[in-house]
Amino acid sequence: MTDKKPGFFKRLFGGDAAPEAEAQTPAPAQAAPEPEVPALTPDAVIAAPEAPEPAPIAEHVPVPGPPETTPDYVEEIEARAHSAAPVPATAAPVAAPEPKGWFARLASGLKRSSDQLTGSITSVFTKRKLDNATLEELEDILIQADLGMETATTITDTLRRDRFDRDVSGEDVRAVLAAEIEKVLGPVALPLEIDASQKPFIILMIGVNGSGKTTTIGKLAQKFADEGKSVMLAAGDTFRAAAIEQLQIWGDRTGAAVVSRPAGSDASGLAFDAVTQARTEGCDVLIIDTAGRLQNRDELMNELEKVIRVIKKVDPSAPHATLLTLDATTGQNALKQVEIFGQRAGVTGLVMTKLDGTARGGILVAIARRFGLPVHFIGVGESIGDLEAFTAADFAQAIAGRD
Ligand SMILES: Nc1nc2c(ncn2[C@@H]2O[C@H](COP(=O)(O)OP(=O)(O)O)[C@@H](O)[C@H]2O)c(=O)[nH]1
Ligand SMILES: [Mg+2]
Repeated sequence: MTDKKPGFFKRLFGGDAAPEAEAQTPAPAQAAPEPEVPALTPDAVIAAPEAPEPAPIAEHVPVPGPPETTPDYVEEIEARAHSAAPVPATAAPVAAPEPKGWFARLASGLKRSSDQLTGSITSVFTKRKLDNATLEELEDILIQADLGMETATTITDTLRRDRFDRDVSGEDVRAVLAAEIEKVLGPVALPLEIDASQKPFIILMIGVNGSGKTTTIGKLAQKFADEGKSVMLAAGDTFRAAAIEQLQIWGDRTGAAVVSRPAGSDASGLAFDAVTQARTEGCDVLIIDTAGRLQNRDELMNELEKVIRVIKKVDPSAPHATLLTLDATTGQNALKQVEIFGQRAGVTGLVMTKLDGTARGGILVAIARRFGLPVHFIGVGESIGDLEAFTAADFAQAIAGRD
C-alpha cells in the first residue's frame, strides 16, 4: 500500500491488484460469548463506562479446507487469491499525469472495460447492415462483458426494432448501449447519506477477502474528514495483526482515531468498544472494518451476525449503513456475494472496487438489475482519492466508450 498516486500508465493498463492471498482465514475455535451489555439505552451506556467483560481471546485454529461440495464461485475466488500476480514494477519512468477532471478519471479507470466492449462492437459493425447474424454477435459480446442476459437482450431488441436491415455504425450501437445501461443504473445510483442526527453514524464494511474493505474505509475516512466530520475507525478484522496495522495506517493518514484490540481478540467485543467510545467522544462517523469472509463459511458469517447483534445492543438503529465491497475483477462471482451477504448481513449499499484495470466492469449493470441495491461509490485505483461517487450517466458513457 502506498500513498503515491499511481502513474498514468498504471491507471490505464495496470492496477489489477492482487487480492490478499489468505488461503485460510483463522476462525475462533469456539464462539466467544457476546459481551454482556447492561442496558440498551444510549444514556445508560454512556453513563456506565465500564467496558463489558473483555471477551476472552478465542483460540484460533485454521478453518478446515472448503467442503467437498464447495461451489464453483468459491473455488474461483480462492484460485484468484492465489494466482493473481502482483503488479509488475515498471522500470520506465512515466511522466506525471495531467491533473484530470472527474469524467476523464472515470473514463481512464473504466478503460479496460470500455476498450473490450467497444473494440468488439466496432469490429462487428464496420460497414454492415443490421441482420440476425450481427445481432447475435452483439448479444454474445454484451453477455461476455458481464452485462447480464436481460440487458443484452434489451439492447439487441431495441436495435432490431429500430434499425433492422439498415446501416448501423459502432457509434450507433454504443449510443444504444449507453442509454440502456444508464436506464438500469439510474435508479441505483444513490449517494451515501450520512444522517447527522445519528452520532455516531455507524457504517459496517463487509465483503470477501481482498475486495477492498480496508482501502475503501481509508478513502471514505478522507472524504468525511474533508467534509469536516470527525471520523473513528474500528479495526474489526481482528484475525490478522497486519489488517489492524493497515487500518491504523489509514487512520494516521486521514487523521481518524482508530480503535483496536490485539490480534486474535473477539471482533464483536471490539465493535462494542468502538461504538461506545465513538458515542462518548461524540464522533460523527464510525466505520467498522471486518475480516474478509468467503460467503460459504458459515462460522464466519455467524461471527459477522454476532458483530451486528452487539452493535444493535448499543444502538438498535445501527449499523446505519452496511456497505458491501465488491471486487469488479471477480466478474460473475459478485452476484453470488451480493445474494449471500444480503441474506446474512442486510446489505444497504454497494461499493464496487477495482474498476480500473478490469474488463469486467459490466457486472455492475447485472448486479443493479438483479438486486436494485444502491451503489454509492466506485473504486478506480488504490490511492486515497480513487473513490468516486457513483453516477449512472457518467458510468454508462464511460463504459460505452463515449465522451
Ligand atoms: N486497483 C485498485 N486496487 C484496489 C482498489 N481498492 C482496493 N484495492 C487493492 O486491493 C487490495 C486489497 O484491498 P483491501 O482493502 O486490503 O481489501 P480487504 O481485504 O477487503 O480489506 C489492496 O492491494 C488494495 O490496494 C481499487 O479501487 N483499485
Ligand atoms: Mg481488510
